[in-house]
Amino acid sequence: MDQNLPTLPATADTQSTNETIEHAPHPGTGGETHQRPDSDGPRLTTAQGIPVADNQNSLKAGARGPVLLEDFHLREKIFHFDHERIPERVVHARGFGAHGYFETTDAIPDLTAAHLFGENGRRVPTFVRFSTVAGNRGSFDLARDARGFAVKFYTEQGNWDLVGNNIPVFFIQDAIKFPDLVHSVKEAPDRGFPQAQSAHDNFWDFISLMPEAMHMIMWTMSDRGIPRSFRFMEGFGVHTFRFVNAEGVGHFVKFHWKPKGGLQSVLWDEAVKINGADPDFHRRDLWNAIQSGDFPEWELGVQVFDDAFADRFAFDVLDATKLIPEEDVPVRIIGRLVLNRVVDNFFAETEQAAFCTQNIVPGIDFTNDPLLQGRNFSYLDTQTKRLGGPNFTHIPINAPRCPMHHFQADGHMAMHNPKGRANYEPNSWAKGGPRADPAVGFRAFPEEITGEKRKIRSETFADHYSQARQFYRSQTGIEQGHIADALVFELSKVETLAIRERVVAHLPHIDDSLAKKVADGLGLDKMPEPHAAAREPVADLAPSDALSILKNGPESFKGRKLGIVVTDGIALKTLMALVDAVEAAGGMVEIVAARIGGVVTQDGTLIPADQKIDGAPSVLYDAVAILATPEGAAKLADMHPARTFLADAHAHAKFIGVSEGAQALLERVGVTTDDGMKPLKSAADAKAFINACASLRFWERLAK
Ligand code: HDE
Repeated sequence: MDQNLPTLPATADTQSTNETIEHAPHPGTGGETHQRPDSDGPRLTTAQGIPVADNQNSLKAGARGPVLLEDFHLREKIFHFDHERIPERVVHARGFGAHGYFETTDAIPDLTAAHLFGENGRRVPTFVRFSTVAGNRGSFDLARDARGFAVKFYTEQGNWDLVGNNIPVFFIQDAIKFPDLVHSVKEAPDRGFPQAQSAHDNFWDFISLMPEAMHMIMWTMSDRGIPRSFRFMEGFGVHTFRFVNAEGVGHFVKFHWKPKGGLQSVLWDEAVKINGADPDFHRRDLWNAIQSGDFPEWELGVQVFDDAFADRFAFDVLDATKLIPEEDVPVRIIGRLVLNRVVDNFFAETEQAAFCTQNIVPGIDFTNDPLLQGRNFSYLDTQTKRLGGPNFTHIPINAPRCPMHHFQADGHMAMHNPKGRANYEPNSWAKGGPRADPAVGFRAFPEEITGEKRKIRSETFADHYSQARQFYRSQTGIEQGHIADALVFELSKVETLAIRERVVAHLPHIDDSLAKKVADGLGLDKMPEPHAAAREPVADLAPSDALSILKNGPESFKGRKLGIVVTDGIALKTLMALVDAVEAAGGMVEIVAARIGGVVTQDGTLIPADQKIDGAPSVLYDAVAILATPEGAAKLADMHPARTFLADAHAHAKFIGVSEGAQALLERVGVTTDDGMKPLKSAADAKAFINACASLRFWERLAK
């Protein structure tokens, strides 16, 4: 179908090159710059293809006279500019996408007729968009929030969109509450702030009145809410879906994405500082990884179970506020997702990507999860609004890559040019196809349904706390501390005491010590009476290691970044050994110096800097090293950004490599040596330091 799309004229703007070319300027009568094309270079035209003679001046009646309405070039240019924006997504407005492929590694034709899972080695192109939920399109990346993890598979049987999150459960059980949830977390309607954060009265007011949200709250208040990178987070389909095989036999399925690089998050203090230092931290990280050939990869896992399991499981598998622990139903890895290409154009691809939960292929089906059913309406509706009409499937990023034939026609921006007379069916024209084919077409799983037509919630959804408790108890002590700190932080931003108390009143059902810590942290004079639970929580669900980030960290420094502060006069050999050790581990390095021009090493080699120190605080790195001569360290010690670089790295429990000469800076900052601070006396020490960095943080420092 792409061949029907008009090809863009090759204007200078559409040349994708980073080369800079000198075009001798031709000054105009007012001294303005006119650039002329090369003899064989492209000529600037209007959108109608009319060659342009002057792109600097509008048509005037006299050099100092009024501008004429007749100037169609001026009018077209400004008219188009005025229409450059489309409505941002009502949620998940801030996002970043990349192309890649999905490959089946363990085919499951016995479970599903879905073509993409039919054979080992089968590959389909994919487009993935990661996002935050609450913030606007221009908000910062490190908001405390769930992250969207939306995958579009361009399969031979049409597009399948698995529109998931990095958290396996959701705030609410019924789609009818979604507008309320989103209104509560977004900026308040009267004042238009705060945006991209949940630390405010409206959000916690709503949550305090919605006990079903407590499980999700444990996840968003945990470090899952502030991932280090899109590359180091899991993804989940959240809802229970259905696999249907060629014989029509169905199984329930939950989808999981497991990052090959292990799980990793930042600390809250880092998140706050990263938002200032680099609001695009996550998008830059993904862009850099792909551009450097370090392609992010995830495994796709499935939890497959039958009705018998669903019946005996303690919770309703149709309730999106519950998960199924991996210990109960193991995750079977069936494929891998590799992101290996950045977009050519952010707007055309990432912004116009229209994920739709109702895009499903034969072999996969929905269940009666009321949240999923509501989403199936919402996504199609929202794309129509956002992209201006029903033909958004014609936009290349949304168009299927398999043949498609239907009688839907016309409408705004129709890009296809259907031929022939038949635009209805049945018809009696000889070549009047396409026709529906029961042998290969999508068929809904023939589930028997009976029930009264009522606005009602199932009693099987009434347990609100047991899995929240299980999640909390599955965390390491450090992670539990972060959940308590996050709750204290968020509720300290809530102005209304009654709302703070109402939230705390949920916590004893999750964990008494958590409730106490939060109450103490808020300075409540007494513990509020716990809420009456709709269903008595199950106290002894077995903890699950899969729920902790720290128990699922990386095994090496691969994909991580070391920031090396350097000064004049350092030994080139030590620096190079460090760079080599990081590269051997698959990591990245940035050289940080007092001036962007760089430093000159002991042997006279000029080392240009990647960053000037006040533009690159240590929160941007996974580990840091200070390579300084005594004179260099003394100069750094006089620089506030250098001192906070080290102080923050230390406070954030990072591994720190230190050359002998760096002592003056250490002393001035007041950090004492511990096992997380590794000597870099010579080149020989580099490898041991980078090996230590694989653990990412020296948590013992914080325990003290
Ligand atoms: Fe969404 N959600 N959602 N959501 N959602 C949208 O669709 C909606 C829910 C998710 O990168 C919207 O294209 C309703 C759960 C992602 O473009 C909208 C309900 C999960 C993305 C919408 C939910 C998600 C969206 C806004 C409750 C995790 C971004 C713009 C029933 C499984 C996709 C758009 C992208 C986007 C509606 C709940 C994930 C309005 C009604 C649960 C990753 O249609």
